[in-house]
Parts: sequence; C-alpha cells; structure tokens
Amino acid sequence: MSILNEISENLQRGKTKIVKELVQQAIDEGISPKEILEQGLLSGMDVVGEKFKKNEVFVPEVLVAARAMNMGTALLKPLLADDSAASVGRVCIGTVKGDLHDIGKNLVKMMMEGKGLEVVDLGTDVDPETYVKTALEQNCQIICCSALLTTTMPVMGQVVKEAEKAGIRHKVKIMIGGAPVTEAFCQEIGADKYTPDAASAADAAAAFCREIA
Ligand code: B1M
Repeated sequence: MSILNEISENLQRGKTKIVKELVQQAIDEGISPKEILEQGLLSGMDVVGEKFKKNEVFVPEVLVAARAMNMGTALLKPLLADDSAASVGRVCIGTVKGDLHDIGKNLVKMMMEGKGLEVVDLGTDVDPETYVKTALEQNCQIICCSALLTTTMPVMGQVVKEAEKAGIRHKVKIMIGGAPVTEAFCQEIGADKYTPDAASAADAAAAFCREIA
C-alpha cells in the first residue's frame, strides 16, 4: 500500500498519532504537500463523509477522523505557505452561525496565509454582525463565509444584508464557499465570489486585494 493510501486509511480509523507520523514520513520522502493533502488526508475524509451519509459511521468516529485530519494539516501548513509573499491584504473568515464544521474553513485560512494574506479567524458559529463588526474594526477588505449545512447557508445572505446596513458593502468583498454552496446561490444572495475549494478561494482573495490596493 502506498504511503498516501496508508494516510487515508488511518485517517478513516481516527488513528491520529499514526497519521501524524505518516504525514511526516511522506514529507521526508519528498512527496509534495499538495499530494499529501489531496490524495492522503482529503481522500480519507471523503470516505468518512460517504459513510457518515449512509449511517455506517457516526459523530464520534467523524470527530476522531477530523482530529487526525487537523493534525496532518498542521504539519503541512508551513510547507504550503509561501514565505516570500508580502502581506497583500486582510480578510476575516468564519463558519456561519449554527454551523460547527471548520475543517474546510481552516484549509481556506491556511491557503490564504500562504498567499500572504493576513487572516482574522472568527472560528465557527459566527453571526452576521460579528463578520461586519470585525471587517469594520480591523479594516478587512474581504469577509469570507464558510457553510457546510444547507440549513446554515442562508446566513450568508444575512451577512450581505448586514454589510449593506452598516454602509460598508461598497468597500468590502464577500466571498462564500463550502460543500453545499454554488455559483447560483452566490448570485442569488448578492455575494461577490463563490469558489469551490481552498486554493481557488486564496487565489481569488489575493486578486481582490490587489484590485482594491
Ligand atoms: Co457534519 N455534515 N454534521 N460533521 N460533516 C456534513 C456536512 C454532511 C454533508 C454529512 C452527510 O450527511 N453526508 C451533512 C450535511 C447535510 C446537509 O446539510 N446537506 C452533515 C450533518 C447533517 C451534520 C450534523 C447535523 C449531524 C448531526 O448532528 N446529526 C452535525 C451538525 C453540527 C453543526 O454544525 N451544527 C454535524 C457534525 C459534524 C461533526 C462535528 C461530527 C464533524 C465536524 C468536525 C469539524 O469540522 N471540526 C462533521 C464532519 C467532519 C462532516 C463531513 C463528514 C466532512 C466535512 C469536512 O470537513 N470535509 C461532512 C460530509 C462531507 O462533506 N462529505 C459532513 C472536508 C473539508 C476539507 O471539506 O468543508 O467541504 P469542506 O471544504 C472544502 C470546500 O467546501 C471549500 O474548501 C474546502 C476544500 O478545499 N470551502 C470553501 C469550504 N469553505 C469555504 C469557503 C470559501 C471557499 C471555499 O470561501 C470563503
């Protein structure tokens, strides 16, 4: 079995310590951080997601897999970051109110930092007022919202409305993403940009900041 498959298998079983060791071994063997992330960690999380959907695994198993995923990504973080990039702008990011999923949001944050963006992490369960207040107080050019539940997606529309109400809509871009989010939804709520994955979110945010500068 390849080391990437081993990472995936052990992540599915929630073997945090082994995942950490295997990720380090893969790094030492010269496998690219992107391959380790996509073909090892994310591929394992996909399997867990499918099983969760079919009720073959339950919340505790998903939580230990998520913990193993976070351990693995923590090792990759410095390697995915591009130290040569100067600060290109500031964004605030969070998972919307009612939603506790943060693995994707953390990946977006990591990729954005890798592009030289300063990222204010608001965590999970973030209400619309907090995004807007933070953007105002910390001079963020972009508000980034993540949602994994169809029931919490509408909060993103409330963030757009809250920014309008606070009079900052013209100077703050609003980016959205997460598994159930689509381009059509982005247009429907009047957000500025939907991106399907963390890498394209980071590219789009850096481009917005360069545009604004
Ligand atoms: Co939850 N969960 N979960 N869960 N969970 C899903 C999302 C679900 C699809 C599983 C399923 O049924 N198949 C389902 C949602 C169904 C729906 O709404 N349509 C679901 C459910 C129902 C629930 C609960 C309600 C279950 C329950 O309690 N009965 C509950 C809700 C809790 C809450 O939030 N209030 C719940 C709980 C949990 C755990 C706590 C156990 C755990 C979260 C742990 C954590 O995040 N710390 C969990 C997990 C892990 C999942 C699955 C298995 C994996 C999610 C994940 O982390 N994927 C998920 C099934 C699945 O997605 N296949 C599922 C990996 C991650 C890298 O992908 O977050 O999509 P993702 O991020 C991607 C892109 O979407 C994008 O970039 C990332 C990759 O490049 N992206 C952005 C994300 N944010 C972005 C923002 C951007 C741009 C791109 O711009 C700003």
